[in-house]
Amino acid sequence: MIHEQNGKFPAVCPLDCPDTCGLLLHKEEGKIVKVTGNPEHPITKGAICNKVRNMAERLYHPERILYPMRRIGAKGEGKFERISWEEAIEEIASRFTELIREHGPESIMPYSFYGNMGALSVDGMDRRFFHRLGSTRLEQGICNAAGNVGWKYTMGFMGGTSPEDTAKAKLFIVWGQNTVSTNMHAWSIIEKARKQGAKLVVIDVHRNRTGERADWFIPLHPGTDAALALGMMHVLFERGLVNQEFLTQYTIGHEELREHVKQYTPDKVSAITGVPAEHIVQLACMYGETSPAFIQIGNGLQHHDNGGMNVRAIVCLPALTGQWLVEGGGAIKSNGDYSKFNGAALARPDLRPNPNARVVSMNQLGEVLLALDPPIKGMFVYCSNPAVVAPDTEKVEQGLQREDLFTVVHDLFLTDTAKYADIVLPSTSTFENTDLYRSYWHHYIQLQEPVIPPQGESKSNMEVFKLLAQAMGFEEKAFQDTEEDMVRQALGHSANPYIERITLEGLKEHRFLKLNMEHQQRYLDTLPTPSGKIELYSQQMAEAGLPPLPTYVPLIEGYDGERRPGKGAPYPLMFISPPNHSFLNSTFANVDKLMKLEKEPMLQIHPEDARARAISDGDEVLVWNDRGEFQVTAQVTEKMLPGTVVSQGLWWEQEGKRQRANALTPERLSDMGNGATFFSTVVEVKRQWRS
Ligand SMILES: Nc1nc2c(c(=O)[nH]1)N[C@H]1C(S)=C(S)[C@@H](COP(=O)(O)OP(=O)(O)OC[C@H]3O[C@@H](n4cnc5c(=O)[nH]c(N)nc54)[C@H](O)[C@@H]3O)O[C@H]1N2
Ligand SMILES: Nc1nc2c(c(=O)[nH]1)N[C@H]1C(S)=C(S)[C@@H](COP(=O)(O)OP(=O)(O)OC[C@H]3O[C@@H](n4cnc5c(=O)[nH]c(N)nc54)[C@H](O)[C@@H]3O)O[C@H]1N2
Ligand code: SF4
Ligand SMILES: [Mo]
Repeated sequence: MIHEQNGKFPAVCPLDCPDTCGLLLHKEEGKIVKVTGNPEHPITKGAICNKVRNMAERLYHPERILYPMRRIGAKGEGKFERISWEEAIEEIASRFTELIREHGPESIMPYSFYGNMGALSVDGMDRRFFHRLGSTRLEQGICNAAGNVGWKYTMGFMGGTSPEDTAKAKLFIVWGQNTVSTNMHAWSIIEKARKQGAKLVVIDVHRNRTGERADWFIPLHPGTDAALALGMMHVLFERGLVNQEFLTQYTIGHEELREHVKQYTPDKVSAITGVPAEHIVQLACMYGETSPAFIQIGNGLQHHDNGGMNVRAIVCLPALTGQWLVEGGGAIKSNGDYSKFNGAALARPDLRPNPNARVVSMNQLGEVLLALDPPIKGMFVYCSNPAVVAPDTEKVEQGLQREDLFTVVHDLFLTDTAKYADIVLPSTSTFENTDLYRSYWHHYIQLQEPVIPPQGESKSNMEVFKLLAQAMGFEEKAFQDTEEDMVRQALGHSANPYIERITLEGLKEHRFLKLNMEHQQRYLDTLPTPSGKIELYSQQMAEAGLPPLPTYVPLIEGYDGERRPGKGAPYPLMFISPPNHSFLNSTFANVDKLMKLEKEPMLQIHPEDARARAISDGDEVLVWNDRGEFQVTAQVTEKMLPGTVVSQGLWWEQEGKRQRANALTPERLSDMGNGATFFSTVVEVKRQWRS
């Protein structure tokens, strides 16, 4: 493919998105001129989002980094000089060697996430390198950690309903997800089912694009979802809408739960959530009486202090009604465990000389860089842009500014983070590499092979970490492995029966192969919880110091309907900053066409809250709290309940304008999984005249 000048070539979307679409790259004279969906892909079926239709603009963007650079200006200034790869690798290896000699290997840390979801790129050679080095370890809880742990306490396994089956559902509850923007093929399924009469309920703090299209949009106060789910359980038990046979056979703790939810009366839950009591009853009855009823759980509701518990409470609902046994019923948060690769074979934790090396949370990067003792002295950032995406970016920035911190950033662009690097390395795009992809939503494994040669002098993560391993004198065979070796290792000898029939040869021939989903038939009999059943009561949670039954726990920073701030409270509004439609986290926030579609950072504010502050639509406003400031344009709208303001999208900083939502967000960790708590943030807003 790489040598052919013209034609259409299959590829995989590498972005952190549940859909993991099959793509077709259209080449003319050796260049990708167009990106479309691959119609042969069994579930994404040729449809892709507008972001990736514009991927060629990103690939050949004039600002793409094409050679290694060394910083010559101040940290953050963005002044660099070109150097050779030999110099760059030599400098990194000698600085790392020096740091290890003087301060030990734990003075160095990686910082990465899933800017590219390729297993070889982010769960492979990179991991081997940092394990062998003995670096401080990074706990990657920025995305789905809290909710996944909440789900796992209940179900034991990150896998729910098969997406194809949900087409049969008669009721969809989309809970804290903006499906239209963030999981478009799930949206296609919903739309199809609605043509057959299915109904869509959206539960969110904000009438997003998905809420706009719902049959019934239910707005609630942030972080009160567990209360709503408990209110529904109250009604389900009280009205005899539970499936007793299912509860007895497949769950533990249903008797305790029945007693426990008596306190969550519709009136009490209404006072907490802001949802009228009669709507709570109506929703519960609708859920209890419709079959198949399917719940799509998003990531939004788990970026809270109580995020794990929100998911934990919701995922109990299909167990009460027995919907897990109904084809098309049940729930999905992530289906990632079905497609799990052999992680140890890829990452080789056995190479680590110090298995007990310290662990830091990626959600506390500012604190880690500023206060960890002994300090971090060297950091290697790849596949992530923490200066924009991490909580409390003011603190992150201060950390990145430390003169005694040696920072390397490997990326395709000079991101806000890369501006602080001592050494910047150019990264290939996935279309220039071989890599292996799975989805955390559908059941297809896909192989990516290079369609175009590396742009400029760019190198893949795999190549960079192999070069560094060599320069550091790491002689293990693990650092000689080729891409194909690693694909075989990822697919081989796994404890995961679902991937048993997938091979490199098969993938080369077919591009995408379906997991062996026959095992799913025994799903409820093989749940890996301690009891082997759905745990409505969880002893594991009790042991972790959490309420063992699903429980509403108010936010540490934030308000529910019962705890509204008094007059004069410094920060009376809750600030929610979810993704927008045209960017993928901070990726694409430098692509003109997509920036134009999003116009500029906006703050959606309720007319009541706007009036109280003399703010009109289109005013430039300042949003602030103790952590930082954020300058945006006000959009007065009734899309939220009063008391909540929303700004969608993660924008890069701009000359003279503070436009990072994360300047306001906390580094606090969630109740479970040390997850991020982006949305448990309080702020004040005022009008600011344009200067
Ligand atoms: N277009 C686009 N697609 C993306 C991404 C992107 O940036 N842009 N990012 C990708 C990634 S990494 C992820 S993790 C997913 C995230 O995508 P989703 O799973 O859709 O999650 P979010 O968009 O974070 O939040 C979804 C909704 O949750 C709402 N929300 C916030 N707090 C609460 C709450 O307390 N209760 C309830 N019920 N709702 C709440 C927000 O208002 C938002 O409308 O999308 C992926 N896909
Ligand atoms: N306020 C607020 N903050 C959030 C969120 C939110 O909803 N609100 N969402 C959070 C969530 S869910 C997530 S997942 C995180 C995501 O945060 P990140 O993982 O940091 O995602 P991106 O901003 O897309 O940055 C990915 C970077 O990887 C680079 N990259 C792409 N491919 C490669 C490659 O092959 N090699 C290398 N070396 N680099 C590559 C891209 O150019 C890009 O700069 O953000 C979190 N931050
Ligand atoms: S970002 Fe998501 S929807 Fe868009 S092409 Fe990639 S996988 Fe498909
Ligand atoms: Mo994410």
